[in-house]
Amino acid sequence: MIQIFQWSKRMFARIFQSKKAPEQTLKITMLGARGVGKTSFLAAIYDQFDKIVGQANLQLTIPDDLTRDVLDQRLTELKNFVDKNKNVKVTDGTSKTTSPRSFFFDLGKTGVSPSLRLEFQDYPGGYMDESEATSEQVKSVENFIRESAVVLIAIDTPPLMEKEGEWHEYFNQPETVRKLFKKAYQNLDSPRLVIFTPVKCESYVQNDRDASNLLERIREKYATLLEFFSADELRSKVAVVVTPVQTVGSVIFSRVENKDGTPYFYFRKGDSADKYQPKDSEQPLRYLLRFLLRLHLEKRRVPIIDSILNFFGRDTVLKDAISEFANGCKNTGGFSVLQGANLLRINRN
Ligand SMILES: Nc1nc2c(ncn2[C@@H]2O[C@H](COP(=O)(O)OP(=O)(O)OP(=O)(O)O)[C@@H](O)[C@H]2O)c(=O)[nH]1
Ligand SMILES: [Mg+2]
Repeated sequence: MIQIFQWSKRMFARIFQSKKAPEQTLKITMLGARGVGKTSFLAAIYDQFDKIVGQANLQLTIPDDLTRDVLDQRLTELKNFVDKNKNVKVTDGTSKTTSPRSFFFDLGKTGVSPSLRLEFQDYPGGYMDESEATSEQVKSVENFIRESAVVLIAIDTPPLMEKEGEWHEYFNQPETVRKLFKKAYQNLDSPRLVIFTPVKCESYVQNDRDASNLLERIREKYATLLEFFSADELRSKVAVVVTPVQTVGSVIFSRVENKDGTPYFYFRKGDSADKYQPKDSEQPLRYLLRFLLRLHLEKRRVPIIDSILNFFGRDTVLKDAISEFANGCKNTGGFSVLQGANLLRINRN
C-alpha cells in the first residue's frame, strides 16, 4: 500500500514537473564531522517534501536520478532500522558517505517548471579532520563553505547534551569547524546565513525548559565560533540561527556505552510500534528562503546570488509564495536567531 502511494506520488511529481531545469542555483553546504547525521538529515528533508508541496503554492521536486536513488535508499535504511528495533545503536544500519556529492532539490510554484535549484553539498565528514584527511580534502571543504550563501552546521545533539558534553568534541569537532570558517570567511564580500542544525535531538526539545538548555549549551560549546561571527568585520554580514531537527522523530536517547575507549550512543523508541517520522526538517529551508527574500527586498548586490535576487523581482507570484512559506519560521522551542535578525526581516513592521 505504502509502495503504491509512493509510486503515485512520484508519478504525479513527474507529470507536473517539466524537463526544464531552473536557471538559478543556490549552493548550500552541509558541514559536520563524520557520522553526525548530514546525509540522514537530507533524507529527512526529502521525506517531508509533502509538508511543502501544496502549502503556500510551492513545491519541491528532485530533478536527478542520483539524488533520488541515494535518498530513497537512505530512507529505506532509516525506516527499516526504526521499524525493526526498539533499541537502536547509532552506528547501525546506514552507510557512510564515501566521496563529495551534491543533492539537488528544485523549488517552484505548484504545477509549473521549478524556478530555483537548491544544491546541497554533502561530503564524507572525515574530510574535515586534519589528522586523517589530505590537505586537498580539507581545502575542498573550505571552498564549499566559501562558495555557499548558506551553511548548515549539523550537530550530533546527544554528545553535546549528555554527560556534560564530555563527548561533544570527539563527535562534533567544534574547533575544526571554527578553523574552517576562519579561513573560508576571510575578506567576506557578501552576506551569509549560518544555520546550526542540532540533529537526533528528540530528547531535548519536548518542552521549553529542555529547549532553552539546548540553546544555552550551543552558546557555551560554540562560544569561540560565535565570537568569530560577531566580530566587527562579520557582524553585519553573517546571520546565525538555530533550527533543531528531529531527524527520526520517534527515538529518544537512552544510554552511552564505552567500549575500549570508544563511546556508543544508544536510542530507544517510546513505543515499539513507533515509526520513522522526522519533524521540523523544513525549518532550515524556511530560514534560507527568508534570508534570500530579505536580500532581495533590500536590493542588495550580492555577487554569488545576484541573479537569484533579480529573478524574484520578475516573478511576484513566486516571491509571494516564498514569503508565505518563510513566515512559518519557528522562533521558540529551541529555534532562535542568534545574530543578524535584520538580515532575516521580511515584514514591514
Ligand atoms: N538515533 C538516530 N540516529 C541517527 C539519526 N540520524 C542519523 N542517525 C544515524 O547516525 C549515523 C550517521 O548518520 P549519517 O547521516 O550517515 O551521518 P553523516 O554525517 O552523513 O556521516 P558521513 O557520511 O560519514 O560523514 C547513521 O548510522 C544513522 O543511522 C537520528 O536522527 N537519530
Ligand atoms: Mg554522509
